[in-house]
Amino acid sequence: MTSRATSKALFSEALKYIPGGVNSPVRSFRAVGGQPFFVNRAKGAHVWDVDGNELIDYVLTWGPAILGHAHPKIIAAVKAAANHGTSFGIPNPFEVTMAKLICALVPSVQKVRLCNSGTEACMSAIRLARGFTKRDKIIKFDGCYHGHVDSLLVKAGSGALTFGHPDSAGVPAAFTQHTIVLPFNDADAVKAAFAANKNQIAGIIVEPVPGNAGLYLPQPGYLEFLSEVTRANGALLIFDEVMTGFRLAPGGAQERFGITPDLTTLGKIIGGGLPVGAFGGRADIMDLLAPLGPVYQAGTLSGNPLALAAGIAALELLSEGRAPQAPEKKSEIKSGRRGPPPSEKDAYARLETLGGQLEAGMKEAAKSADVPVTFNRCGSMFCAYFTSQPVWNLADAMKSDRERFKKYFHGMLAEGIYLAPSQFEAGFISTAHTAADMEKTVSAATKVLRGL
Ligand code: KE4
Repeated sequence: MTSRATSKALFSEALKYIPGGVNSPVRSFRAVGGQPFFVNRAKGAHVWDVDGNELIDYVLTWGPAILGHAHPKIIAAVKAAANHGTSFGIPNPFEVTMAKLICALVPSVQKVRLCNSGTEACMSAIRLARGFTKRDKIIKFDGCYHGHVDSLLVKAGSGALTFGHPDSAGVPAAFTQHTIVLPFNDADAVKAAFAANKNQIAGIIVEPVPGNAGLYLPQPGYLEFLSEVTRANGALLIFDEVMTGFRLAPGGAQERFGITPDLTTLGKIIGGGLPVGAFGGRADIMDLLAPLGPVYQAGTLSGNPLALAAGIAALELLSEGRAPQAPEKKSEIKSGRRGPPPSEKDAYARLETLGGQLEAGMKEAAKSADVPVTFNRCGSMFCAYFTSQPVWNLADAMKSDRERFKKYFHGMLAEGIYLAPSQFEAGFISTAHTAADMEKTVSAATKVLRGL
């Protein structure tokens, strides 16, 4: 794509026709000040803006580009599929291939329905849980974001949190009266909610590793607790793996932490950069979906061949070089570290190595600059919070010094490093990032942090 207009000119033009000049709020830079740049092209771990600046990209279109941008096999797959038509509204072979891939890679998913976004996937999974249990209430956790579905835009994360008004205008109280919001990593709060709402809670929806208030991890045993408490109360456990799915392991966070949810929502990576969402799980639950059962869900472009061609190519690339999974020792599951010694082609081994290099370097940079930073990481997802305290939930994350984050963000951008333009977003590493990219990022951080 070539464009002679500058980011500045494009943004002022965009503001005339698009609310806030963006098609998704978090892109607007309102959380960090300044104006967004406009991208001209992207390749591998790098993007080039229309003003000619090259940046190392840690946003990766908010997670999907786990193999880097414009991977040749993904581009070729999309081009080949496009020659046969862009959408049919008729069952096509790609749908069967994708469904089989998801069921093979995510063992808890016995059946899956494809849709067009993570929001759709989460909205539909909630409806399905309510239809299956014939109960209305849903537990979510503050700081967790499950798309912009009305009933879940309550103390949501991501853009909703970034702007400081966690709830959204336009959502009638009646639409959220069945949504119970609890702090993450607090088992007692969940027990109390079930005790106070006996036989009324359809399920818990949770990001197993929350990435929409920065990044924080489940405390040891917490995800196992959620599995047990839902089962004990006849409720369903819904893992929202739109972000963690196929990122933290081929089977997502549920493989990494050894948990079997009842339903799982997916998105991002399974579209290879094109719009795809999916939700799946136990066949006895999924078979309640129309046309088999009474829970309605639909989509004009669901299963479209282009997006699935891209997603299938991505999942096949991610599965290459996977050493056969040896039976896991409990201790490895508890630590979140699983799997046999990886083969050199194993994408997940590469992501783990690069993540470890970045984490060590960033912690060293903060220490040498004497700036309090809590750097959280899980595999190839990370977040630097400007606080000396550990961050295990939203309340901890909110203690981060956002003014410092703003300066850090713009300092890194000036050094050619593009981080998420909000303290309340996760960073992502791709297999296209290199050790040299990590070194450049760490040396930039050392310089920027010293100047804060
Ligand atoms: P989409 O509707 O944006 O495809 O997916 C919603 C969603 C659901 N669940 C999780 C765990 C998610 O992270 C998301 C979307 N993630 C944000 C990034 N934090 C999307 C970025 C944006 O809104 O522009």
